Amino acid sequence: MYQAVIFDLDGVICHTDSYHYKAWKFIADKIGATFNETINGKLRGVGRLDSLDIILKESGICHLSPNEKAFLAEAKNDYYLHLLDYMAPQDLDESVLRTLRDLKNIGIKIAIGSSSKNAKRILEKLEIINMFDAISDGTNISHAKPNPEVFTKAAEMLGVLPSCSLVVEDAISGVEAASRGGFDSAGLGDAKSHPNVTFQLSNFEDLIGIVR
Ligand code: B16
Ligand code: MG
Repeated sequence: MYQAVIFDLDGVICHTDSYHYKAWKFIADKIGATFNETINGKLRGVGRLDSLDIILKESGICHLSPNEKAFLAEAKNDYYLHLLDYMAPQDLDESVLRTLRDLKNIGIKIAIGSSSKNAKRILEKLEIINMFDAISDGTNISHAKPNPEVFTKAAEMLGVLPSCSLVVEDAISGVEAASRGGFDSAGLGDAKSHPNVTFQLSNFEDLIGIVR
């Protein structure tokens, strides 16, 4: 049914979403901004500077200059990278690794479609970077999700049409991006509630039954 599966990274392949939470909480506390799970949910799949804008807006902070924002975004990333230092192959769920292998074994191409500029570093840490046929991430796009660019670039890299590809996402912004780009999607977590999600995934391994 599908020729390719394009995976979001944070919150789908790995659990770096909790690292993003810790790093943003550190910055929010420093500047006296409110930060909680609800606000964090709005940042899933959203690029770094846009995420900072959401946090500032939630607390009505509107006096920061572009330079100050860039400084805060970089400080968040430094903290986040420090947390990533501790990542290792053991942090990859066995069910994720098994599913990626199974998909490849039945001839499905697999790609990453992530807003993160740190995607390749994370894939290297998990020692799965060589499994993917294409990696589209925050370093090759001009527009973050919900713009479909990250997924259309991944499909182009794979040489597969959007209509023949399935996007796997945990974020509302990611399902929106998939839908706007003409991709079917499988949603985990928050993403399951998007009205346009094609499949609601309870277990990662259920993907095999969907694509077969
Ligand atoms: P970075 P995904 C997204 O990754 C995260 O969900 C989001 O929280 C983060 O702000 C964004 O990447 C940018 O990440 O700061 O590492 O460049 O879910 O699209 O894989
Ligand atoms: Mg995600």
